[in-house]
Amino acid sequence: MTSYEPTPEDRFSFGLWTVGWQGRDPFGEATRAPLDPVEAVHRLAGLGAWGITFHDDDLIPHGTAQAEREAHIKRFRQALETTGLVVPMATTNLFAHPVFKDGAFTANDRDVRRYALRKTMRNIDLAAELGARTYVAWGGREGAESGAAKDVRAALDRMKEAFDLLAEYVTGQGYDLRFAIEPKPNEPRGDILLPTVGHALAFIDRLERPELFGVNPEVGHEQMAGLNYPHGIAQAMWAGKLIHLDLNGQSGIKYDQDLRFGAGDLRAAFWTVDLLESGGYEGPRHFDFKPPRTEDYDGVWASAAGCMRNYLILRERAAAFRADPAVRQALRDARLDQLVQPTLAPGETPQRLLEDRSAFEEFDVDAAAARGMAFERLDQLAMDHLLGA
Ligand code: XLS
Ligand code: MN
Ligand code: MN
Repeated sequence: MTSYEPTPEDRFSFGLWTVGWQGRDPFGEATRAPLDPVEAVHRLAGLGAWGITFHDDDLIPHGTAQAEREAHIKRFRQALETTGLVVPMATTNLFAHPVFKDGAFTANDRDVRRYALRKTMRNIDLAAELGARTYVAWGGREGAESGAAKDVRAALDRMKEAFDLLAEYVTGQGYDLRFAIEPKPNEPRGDILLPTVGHALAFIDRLERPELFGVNPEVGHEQMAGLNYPHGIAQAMWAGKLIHLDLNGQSGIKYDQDLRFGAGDLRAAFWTVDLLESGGYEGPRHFDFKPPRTEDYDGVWASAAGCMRNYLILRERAAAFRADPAVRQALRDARLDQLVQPTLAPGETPQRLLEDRSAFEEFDVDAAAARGMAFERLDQLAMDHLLGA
């Protein structure tokens, strides 16, 4: 009997901006008082989390003077030392200040782009100092609401220029840090550049140091585009690019809900955990969610605990699914064992394939077409395991 109590070995991490979200939305003011980052560290450690992540401005309010900046960092570092919590990832806020209203790395204004680079470099220094291995880049305001306002090809040139510069900086400084680009289709911009995992993977291939880049796919962001999250992260894994992820919940194609992990599309959550656990993903299990603004701080911590608990329940269910002899037989019946076999024999050439009469001339197409795939039984077994039947 599992207790579903998280431990640091589970590598659960939370953004400071998640539990620290005060509930401000486009229609209403904050419903919660500000959360001291030091308290966030202590509370998350108490719940069994392993790591905490932050945007520069989550930790050090924008415009803080240098001496005060150092005091913020010192307090935070002390809390990390006391609790043992680590900082696996950090990122830059390039979206909140009005100066970023038309984007940061791709803003039409050149001076805004230069400022954005400097703001990022400064926080990269802090990330490296605190031991982060991943630097997330979410281009929140890199986009447009109207056609002529953004020359997308020029903007992608500027995006590449920014990431090439940052990769050069990290290399020059000798930091052990890789970048994880976080796709999102829209919100806050009408359309955001690099809207999906696929767009981001294709973009990374055009960079000067692609080996320093991966993706940070968020559950809800792919689902906002109507896409299958487990399929997206599977392709990122296949490309060797899944270095971080943002787990949360989303119900269909609508605004970015940032529900706690397991809420929203539960079946997608099950297949996500199954894939991460069986597919060799070794990165952090990072939660990027927003405790609903209906909640007071008791509700915030209940929501954070719920993210981890749901992951652990799903991990147990996915393991039971994979271990079930009936599932193993159903997987064979569905011919998953054939899918892993190469289509060609070792060394087989196009000419040899043309000479194989069994592949075409003598192939019984109608008989093959009549074979059932047995997927429904397999999926019902998954459902039984997910529901604990
Ligand atoms: C917003 C994003 C953001 C990134 C970090 O939708 O999820 O929180 O994860 O900037
Ligand atoms: Mn989100
Ligand atoms: Mn995110």
